[in-house]
Amino acid sequence: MNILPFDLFCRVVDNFGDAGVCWRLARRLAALGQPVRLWIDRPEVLARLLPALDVQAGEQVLDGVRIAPWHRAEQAMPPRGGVVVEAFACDLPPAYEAAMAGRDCLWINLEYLSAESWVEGCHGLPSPQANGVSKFFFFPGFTPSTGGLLREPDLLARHADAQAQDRGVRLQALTGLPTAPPADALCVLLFCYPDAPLAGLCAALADLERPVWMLVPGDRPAAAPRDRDGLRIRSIPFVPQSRFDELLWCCDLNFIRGEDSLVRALWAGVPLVWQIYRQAEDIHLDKLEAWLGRARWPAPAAELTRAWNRSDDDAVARSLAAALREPVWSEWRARSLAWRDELAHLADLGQDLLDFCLRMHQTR
Ligand code: TRH
Repeated sequence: MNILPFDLFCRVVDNFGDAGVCWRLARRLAALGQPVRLWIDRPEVLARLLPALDVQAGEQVLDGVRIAPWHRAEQAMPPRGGVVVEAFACDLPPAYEAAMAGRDCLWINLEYLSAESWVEGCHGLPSPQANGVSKFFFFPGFTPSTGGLLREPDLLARHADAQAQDRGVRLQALTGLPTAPPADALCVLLFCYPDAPLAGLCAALADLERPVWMLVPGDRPAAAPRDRDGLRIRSIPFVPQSRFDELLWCCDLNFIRGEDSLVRALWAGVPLVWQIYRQAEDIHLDKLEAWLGRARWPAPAAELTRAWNRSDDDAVARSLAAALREPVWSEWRARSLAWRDELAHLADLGQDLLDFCLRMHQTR
């Protein structure tokens, strides 16, 4: 087996996505048999996703990954003949970076996920460095010309096994909810940013003829909605990342955000509404359109996604009602499953990154 030691660098900008993506990638590389160190500047954020992490303990090994606080990398040496992954263009500690040249390292700039087509032209391109270290751009993505999406090899089989068991039982075991939703309830997961248009969401859900359970993990949004008509809103604990998929699998419709929860909701194969991370000059809106182009949702579901992202309560209420009505709802469900299966034919990002680094090392 080919072994490449990996050093992964993660700076937390905000929220959970930076830590979430890096931790998932680190675990994946370790599961592929590679020695992995994860250097992170805010271990306390990772600890929300990984409760076994002791933030006072300094270095520790969990799931085969050595996790260490960022400041220790300032005195560390890069792995000889290994790979240094700089996640989302976080700058490396200067002394560490200077040491890379003499140690035959590959340097990977892992970029944010985007469905835009220009990504295909930039994925894998070299980025010449003054110190002579070979640096490459690595883009996750939705097509075979990108690095793909993170997916563990047993994920879809675990999903199928879970679906064969009673949903209420699974949900109660996972969340500690004292009662289970009725079997015919529409279960909705709400994981969103504070500006999400919750009034429009609740108006549409309360109007449905079937019961609706909306599950809200972690801290409740400031403008927390209340139960009304057939809509029940339940606060649930923020689950460890290793069990987040199980939560998505219990739901019929997942409102998710950012990057990592989007990918996991795609693998769940049921309708999802993505709240994209806002960027300066609204460039996230181009990314959202590119993603909708690939999603090929039925029109009301695409309109709902746009309205959700412009925080437009009225348009959310209208388009959600239309998206949940037959035959649109069945079309959306079928397309979600079909896209999941198409994406599952792409390489998994962890394996793809490893293969890319092995190739680059061999061709030098
Ligand atoms: O938290 P996010 O919004 O993260 C971000 C950041 O804003 C980041 O700066 C930006 O770069 C990125 O988005 C695009 O959303 P994300 O990416 O989905 O990360 C959330 C993580 O939290 C993900 O790993 C899933 C995890 N999670 C749990 O483990 N348990 C839970 O109960 C929930 C709700 C989430």
